Amino acid sequence: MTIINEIRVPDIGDFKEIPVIEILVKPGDVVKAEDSLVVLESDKATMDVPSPAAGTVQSVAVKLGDRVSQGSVIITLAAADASAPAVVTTAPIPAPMPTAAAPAPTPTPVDAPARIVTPATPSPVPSTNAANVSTNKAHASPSVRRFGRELGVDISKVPGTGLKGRIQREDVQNFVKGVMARVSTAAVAQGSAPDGAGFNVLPWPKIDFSKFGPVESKPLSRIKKIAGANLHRNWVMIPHVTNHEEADITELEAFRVELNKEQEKDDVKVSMLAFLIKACAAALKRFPNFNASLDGDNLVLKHYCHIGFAADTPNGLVVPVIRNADQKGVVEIAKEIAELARLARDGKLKAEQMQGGCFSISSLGGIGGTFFTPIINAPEVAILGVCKSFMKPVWDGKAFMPRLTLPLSLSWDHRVIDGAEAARFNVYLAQLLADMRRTLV
Ligand code: CAO
Repeated sequence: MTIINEIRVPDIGDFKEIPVIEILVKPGDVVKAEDSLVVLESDKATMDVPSPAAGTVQSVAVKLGDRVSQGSVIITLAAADASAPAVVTTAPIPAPMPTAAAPAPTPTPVDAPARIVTPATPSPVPSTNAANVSTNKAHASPSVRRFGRELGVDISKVPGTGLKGRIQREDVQNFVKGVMARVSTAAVAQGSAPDGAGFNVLPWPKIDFSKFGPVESKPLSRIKKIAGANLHRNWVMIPHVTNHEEADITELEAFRVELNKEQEKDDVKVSMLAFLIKACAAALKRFPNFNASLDGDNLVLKHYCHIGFAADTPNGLVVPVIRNADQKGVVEIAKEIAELARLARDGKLKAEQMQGGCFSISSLGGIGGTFFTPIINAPEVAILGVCKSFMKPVWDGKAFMPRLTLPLSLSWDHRVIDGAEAARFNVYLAQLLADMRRTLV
């Protein structure tokens, strides 16, 4: 017979109504005795609540942010041991002290019912020196600390992205990935990488700028840090080449203005970006190598056409994706751009709305500039940069005619695409923009 136990918050000293800040199990999880179930956080300390018995989690009775006190039910557990009591409370957690010491870096003894960790701001300096493991000040649950110890990570060096800078399991994973990447970059920089791969560059200058005038230091936003690391990798690892081209969009702009008058009643504004996405979808069909990703020595050619566009937000750059752009009309694309750009600015884009892109467009046309070098958004193999259209006098054989001209900058991965193919792509794209009827062909 399966016995269902209710696992309750144990004696936690004088603390009442303290929030659940991490839930470490879900229904169906098999836990061992002493596995952490949830993490609670008072003003002074964080506490792991461990399972008093082994079994399978049947249900979780709390959600993140719920406030619990001694006796509150946390989960129900189908006990592995049929002799276990029907109602179980975990053993008391020692009352936290403001000065409570964090656990030693040795494995946590199984008979310790709960551990107390004093919060502190982690240092952003990475290190995996296992011989120098220190967990004293890090703001992390014991289960995360244990995970860190298993990987030989100095948990105090891991930057936390959770509530109040709390270190999560994924932070430890990302930290290790970051260190591994740095180790291989350092090997390259020191010339210890395979033949010819050494950059042999000077170390990054360390300068006290305050010697020259007043300064202030401001942390990079989370988006900037993530985007920066990706852009850096892409810039260093992809042999970029950028071709520039000019498209005559005189007729297209006239059509766009006309279309927008018709669309006014529906409150939809069709921007040049919507036409660019439509034209790029047609160009990707004509040049399938641009709608591809490298996988070792193979080229993965995609039979779908999802196009991303760079969106400038107060917190940094994001790239939402228009799915199946080849199957949509410009009005529908324009509506999606407006909605995705709004979500991006409000910081509400979901991860899946930024995934699966085949090709990206970075449009600075609303701001200005002539040409620039966009960085390829790997694993894509090309990106289009667009600047502000301008009037250009073009000789038609008899006279100079004013033509509205759109500057295009196409960056492409030279491992996949050759210069002639890139030039053909650009010329074709400019032809499409000059006469969008060609997208029907
Ligand atoms: N030439 C001339 N004018 C242009 C133009 C172009 N290529 N592209 C847009 N415009 C005009 C629009 O018509 C609009 O004019 P009105 O206000 O008179 O109607 C104005 O510029 C503003 O357009 P927009 O840029 O807001 O709209 P969009 O649909 O073209 O772009 C979006 C939307 C989300 C791409 C844009 O807001 C944005 O974030 N751009 C920045 C992208 C970026 O940061 N790229 C760099 C990435 S690398 O760091």
